[in-house]
Amino acid sequence: MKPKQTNIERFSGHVSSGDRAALLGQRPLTVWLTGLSASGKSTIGYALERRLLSLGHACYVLDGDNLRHGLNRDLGFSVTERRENIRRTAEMAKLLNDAGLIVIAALISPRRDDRAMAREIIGDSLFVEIYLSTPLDTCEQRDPKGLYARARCGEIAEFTGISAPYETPLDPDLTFDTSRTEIHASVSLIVEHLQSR
Ligand code: ADX
Repeated sequence: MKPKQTNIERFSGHVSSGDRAALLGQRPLTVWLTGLSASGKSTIGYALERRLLSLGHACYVLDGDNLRHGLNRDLGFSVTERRENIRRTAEMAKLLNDAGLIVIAALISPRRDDRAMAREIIGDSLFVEIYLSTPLDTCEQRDPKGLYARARCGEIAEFTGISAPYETPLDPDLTFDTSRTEIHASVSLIVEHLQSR
């Protein structure tokens, strides 16, 4: 989408994104974790950050719940607001990648076209899509915040998996069901995948 303002120009600095990445000795990427609420996105995301840090990489986690306390605090869960949530997060990921960081984004991001938008903003070559395929009944049994129970009684509208859709990725780079694969094993497979790219 074009900027609303027309009287604005880009200004180029004297340091490139390649310079910044070289300083950090890494290739920036965005690992985009998608899946239902309680599918394990934040748990895997933060465990991945810890592992990458121990391997000498500078990372940053953009977690949907956390961003909704700040940058995205004005957004709800309608289709339009979720799209804006994902757009802002992808733009943030793009900036952090430009700064040289490896970004781990953990958002439900339930719609395929919104994830395609995130891929487009961040850039296809930097975007790694990981699908947490943990089944709804497992997520609902976990229900760490009691939100599924409230959604089932109709207290929360448009709840993903209950009263709002989740569109499964068609061609993710990796898929994990956290009810079957242990967290550390999933993290190891993600790291191997990143190293192979
Ligand atoms: S997204 O759909 O816009 O990508 P996001 O990942 O930012 O969602 O936020 C999801 C979190 O918000 C869930 O983990 C849950 O804790 C909370 N939440 C509150 N209301 C809803 C809802 N209606 N649907 C899904 N998650 C909700």
